[in-house]
Amino acid sequence: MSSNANLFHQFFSPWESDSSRPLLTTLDGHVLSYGDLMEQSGRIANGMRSLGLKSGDVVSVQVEKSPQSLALYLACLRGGFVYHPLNPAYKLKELLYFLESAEPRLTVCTDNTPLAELVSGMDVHCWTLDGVGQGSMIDDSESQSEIFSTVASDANDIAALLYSSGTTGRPKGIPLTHGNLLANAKTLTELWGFKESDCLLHVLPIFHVHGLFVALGCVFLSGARMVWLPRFDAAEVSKAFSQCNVMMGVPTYYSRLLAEEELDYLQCEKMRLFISGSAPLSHDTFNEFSNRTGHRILERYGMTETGMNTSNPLIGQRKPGTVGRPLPGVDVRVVASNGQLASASKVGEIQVRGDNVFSGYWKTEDGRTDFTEDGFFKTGDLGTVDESGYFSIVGRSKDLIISGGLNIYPKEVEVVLEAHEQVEESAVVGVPDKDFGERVIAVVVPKGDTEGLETKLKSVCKQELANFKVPKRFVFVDELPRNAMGKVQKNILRDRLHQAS
Ligand code: MCA
Ligand code: AMP
Repeated sequence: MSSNANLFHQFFSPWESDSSRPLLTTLDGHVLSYGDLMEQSGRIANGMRSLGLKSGDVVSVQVEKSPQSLALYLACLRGGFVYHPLNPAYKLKELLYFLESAEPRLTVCTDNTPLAELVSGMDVHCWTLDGVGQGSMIDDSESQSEIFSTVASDANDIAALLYSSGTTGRPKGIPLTHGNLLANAKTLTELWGFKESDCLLHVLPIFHVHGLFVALGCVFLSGARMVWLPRFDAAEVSKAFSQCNVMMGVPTYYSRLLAEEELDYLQCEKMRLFISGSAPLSHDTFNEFSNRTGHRILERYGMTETGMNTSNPLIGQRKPGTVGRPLPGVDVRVVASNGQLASASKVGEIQVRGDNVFSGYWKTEDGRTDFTEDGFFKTGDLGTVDESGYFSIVGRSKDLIISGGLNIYPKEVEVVLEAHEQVEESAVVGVPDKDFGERVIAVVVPKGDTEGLETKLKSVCKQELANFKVPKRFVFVDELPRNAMGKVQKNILRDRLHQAS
């Protein structure tokens, strides 16, 4: 491959002379080739240039998953524009924060949504794109040439900006470079044995690392194909097993698939690999899936800041409850609270170093507290490593709930609750949930009467927060348990709620 580190160039240049190679099949059987995506992304990139966008400009995108939204991501890569994806579930206040932080030159969103409304009063270009691939993005780029010379990028140029890790109530921007993304994609493609003959069942959203970089990176680098489903639906997914041989998903996908009566060996006979990540996969789900289908799900571990760090092997022992060994080229260690390497099976913080790891949060000048002196990123995940080098994630030092593979930072919900005149204080915690892994519960100390308060609080949360962050239950208490330092003891609340459920 040539020296241009641009991710689009690295993905597509090997297939330029074979552009009719199929890339994706949609639910209605429509097939798009590698060449089709080269053309579509070329037109969109030219359309962006005609708006005056320059390399390094941010493009904020809040759209439904469609082949056209994939072309938009690719157009950003090839133009050197910074791709900033947003979950379509985000509400007005959340979006305002992202826009103020990311400062996009262009937004792409569905017509008549809060984002469209927001940018109408701002000096930002706005394109629309709906779930069936129609909108001004397509209208404006249709007349553009499909020929676009992919910009020459340096490995350190920013390819994408994602937000996560909102421990203070606001998510932080995580710039990922072409070099970060390519390093991880190359490693995973090789490690998981991706080949031209593979067909990935692509059912994850493309606004997070898992569906956007892990899944797509392996497909493009190996020249494989995808069956492209807009969202997870267990019945549709299991039907698609007959056309595919690899699937990536969050644990909820696997527990929902197990609820399908038809799931068995025969249905999965064409599949070669099921991969799980983004949240812990339970032993029960692993074992039941193995009994029903004969497949031992391969679990791996990663983060937005780092991409993937560890994986169970393609060939060799996949140990349930572990996330496998460090990926080639990635240093992973467990550090005890005294700053020394933790001995085997002792809990400590997981720290990571490698070309896959970002170099600091967006617009923060002093990232020293996020990294160690020898360049390891402090993940905030607590883990152990066993004698054979397999890592397990046993908890988190960061206050984070992962529900159905989506992150909820309790502080963000608490801020909304505590702004309500009838709330004295609150603590938002995650308790075990069969479907989502963890379920969000709000423990609230009310000011006075609780009559009708749950409905009011739910409605405020629904107005201000994406639905997946809205507590599934509200519990009213007289006071919150605190330690000697006055810190709320969320572990006690979690235990109480778990026992009571
Ligand atoms: C939807 N709801 C949720 C969630 N999703 N509530 C909690 N947790 C969720 N994840 C809300 C809906 O808004 C709805 O609320 C109600 O719950 C029921 O929705 P349901 O129809 O069951 O949800 P769904 O549409 O089927 O979605 C569930 C899902 C989806 C399929 C599990 O959330 C999903 O695709 N998750 C994957 C996310 C992902 O890609 N994660 C990777 C992050 P209401 O009734 O009030 O409207 S990348 C990452 O973590 C790192 C880097 C890594 O390692 O990969
Ligand atoms: P995100 O903020 O979306 O990047 O989420 C990253 C977090 O997801 C990590 O820091 C872990 O806490 C969690 N995570 C990802 N994969 C796994 C896994 N296989 N097991 C347990 N936790 C995981």
